[in-house]
Amino acid sequence: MRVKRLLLLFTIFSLLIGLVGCSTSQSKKEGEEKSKDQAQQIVLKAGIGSSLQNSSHGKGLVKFQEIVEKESNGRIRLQIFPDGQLGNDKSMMEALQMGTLDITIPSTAPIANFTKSFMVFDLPYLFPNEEVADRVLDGPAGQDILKTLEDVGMVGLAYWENGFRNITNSKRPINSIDDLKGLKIRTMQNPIHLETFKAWGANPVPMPFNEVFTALEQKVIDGQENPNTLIYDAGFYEAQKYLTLSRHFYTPFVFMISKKTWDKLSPADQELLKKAAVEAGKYQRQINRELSEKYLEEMKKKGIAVNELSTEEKQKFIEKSRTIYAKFENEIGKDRLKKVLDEIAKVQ
Ligand code: KDG
Repeated sequence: MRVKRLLLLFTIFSLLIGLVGCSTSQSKKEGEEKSKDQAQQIVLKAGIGSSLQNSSHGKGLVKFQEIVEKESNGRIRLQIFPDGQLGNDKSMMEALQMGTLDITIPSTAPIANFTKSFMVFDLPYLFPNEEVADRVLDGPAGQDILKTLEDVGMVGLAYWENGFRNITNSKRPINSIDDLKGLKIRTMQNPIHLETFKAWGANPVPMPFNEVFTALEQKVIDGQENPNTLIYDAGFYEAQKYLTLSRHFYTPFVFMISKKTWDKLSPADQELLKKAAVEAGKYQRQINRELSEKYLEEMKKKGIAVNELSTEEKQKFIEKSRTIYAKFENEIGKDRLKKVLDEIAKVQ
């Protein structure tokens, strides 16, 4: 009887051991699986200078986030830092070079602080409209220039749209080039933008985006120039009386990722991010154009006086701009400038 009881106890005990063994190896396996997944879980930090609520910039980035998280079944996640929380275009690009930030989407103009190759897109009155801009940027000329970012520690994935820039100021409506005389106009930190406003008789003041609102409010500057979407999103219209639809520069945004981050990704993940940036870019351009009209009406209702330049007066701006093309053709590169101008002529 005692032997039987011992045998039974031994059987139960070994069964229990076996069960515990299985479940621990199962949970260990699950744990390993989980940590392998987590190990493969990729979290990308993305910083921009605009808001998520109102700017097409932010809405586009949320669209990118949705596509990436869906296409990777949640394995690749995005942490978004809007409203210049992580700095301005220039400082966020520096962070990409150091690998402390993964993604940012600056305007082309500040990129001139890292490489001259995008400066061709900062020339005044270069593109006649958005459609031509899309075709040239997404075409061979634009894509060749996008590749040059790899020389300075960043990888360009797509062009998004900031848009045609207009002038606001607190002093007087700008109906002629003479009305710009002596006005302190904030420009982006870009030599072409600076020299262009000088050529138009203004007193340009280069400044990072996240310092503009305070400078307008405190009347350190009289005005600034940006697309309608950013004039509205950043609230510049609240500190300005006049908005002139000059459309003097077309500014692309450049969706870029740190080369340090990029080189760690598998080719499949690189392809996934590239496709998502292009797809979200198409969406972003579309809503940017819709919001540009919508916000213009909003700002009119809020009291800013809007005027168009007459064709004759616009022609004077364009004529004065020609000196800028000559002044910067060597810095831009005569071949690159010719290639872009030929593309524009071809796709019109
Ligand atoms: O978020 C906006 C900034 O990225 C900046 O590029 C906007 O056009 C801009 C400017 O005037 O600085």
